[in-house]
Order: sequence, then C-alpha cells, then structure tokens
Amino acid sequence: MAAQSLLFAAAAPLFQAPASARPFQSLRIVSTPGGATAAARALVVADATKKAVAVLKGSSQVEGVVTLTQEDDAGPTTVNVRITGLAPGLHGFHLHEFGDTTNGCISTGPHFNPNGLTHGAPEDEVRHAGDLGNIVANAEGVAETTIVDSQIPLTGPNAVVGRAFVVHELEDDLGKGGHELSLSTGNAGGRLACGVVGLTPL
Ligand SMILES: [Cu+2]
Ligand SMILES: [Zn+2]
Repeated sequence: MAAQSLLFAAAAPLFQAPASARPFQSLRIVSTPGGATAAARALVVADATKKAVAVLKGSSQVEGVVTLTQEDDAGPTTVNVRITGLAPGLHGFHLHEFGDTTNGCISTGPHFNPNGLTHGAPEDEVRHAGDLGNIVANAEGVAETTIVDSQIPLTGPNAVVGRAFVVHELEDDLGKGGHELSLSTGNAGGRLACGVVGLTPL
C-alpha cells in the first residue's frame, strides 16, 4: 500500500491529485528518506551568520565600536553602534567606500555608492548604499543605537567588509538641505572618527 502511494505521488502532476488521494500523506512518504532533512541542513550552511566589527578613532576624542551581524545572505544587516565623545545632537553616520585611513578619515573616500545614485536618507529609494542617516548623541556625548539596513551586506558583490564607517561633525541633511553638498554628502561637515569593517568571530 505504501509503495502504491509512492508511485502515485511521483506520477501525479503537482497540485492536481484528487482530494481522496490524501496528498499530504503521499508527500510525507516521498520525503521521508532524509530528503527534507538534507535540504534543511544545506539551507543552514548557505545562511551561516556573518559578523563584523569596526573600531572608530580619529583626531578628536571621539571613538566608538560598531558591530554588524547578517543572519542570512539575502537578509538585512543589523548594525549596533556605540560612539562616545560627541557633541550632543545629530551626527551624520555613513559607510564610506574605502577601508583606507592612511591620511586619516579623509582617505576613506566618498559614501559607498555601488549603484551610482545621489545622497539620501536610509529610507529613500534614491540613496547611497552607505547612507545610514544620523545618530543622536545624548547630553553626555554618547550615541547608542541599532540600525537595520538591507544595503550593507557582509557577503556578495556589495559586501562592506574592508570599507569604513565615518561619524561626522554635523547633522546629515539627508539630501534635502538645498546646500551644494546636500546631494553628495548631506553637508554633514568634518569627519570626527572612522573605522574599517573587518570580520570577527560570532
Ligand atoms: Cu560620511
Ligand atoms: Zn551619501
């Protein structure tokens, strides 16, 4: 009887088995010899969590640590930020193109922009991939936040490992300030501290 169900399930066109054939039971028989388990295991391997860290330093007293976690290759990256020594208020926070600090944070180049778009807010369709908006420092000069973003993966062609985070002196106007720099940098002013993104153990 089991062999009959198996034959039927294999021969029947998908989704067209009559209700009386109890398709769910047939399906269970077909996938019992380890097929589903093997597929699940393959999925886990492909989607292994990746983690990275950037230690931010600069010429001022501003410093911080940024950790990035991506649980699966197609999913968003969670960015945990803790930066100290800031003036209270908003500060532009971006992922810049290069992981080069030869000449300080200026060597990290422009905002990471693999799609050749103009500067914007993190929620805008038209934005640099590196546009993470502003972080807010409290009265003690500490900015602590968690950002979830889909444009800064740790794997694939647009991976940000080897690039750098920069925290700025001023508020990022998110491309809407009308300044000549609004559509390239958000007019966020000087670069207070920066750090190169590198892989770290989970
Ligand atoms: Cu920047
Ligand atoms: Zn930008």
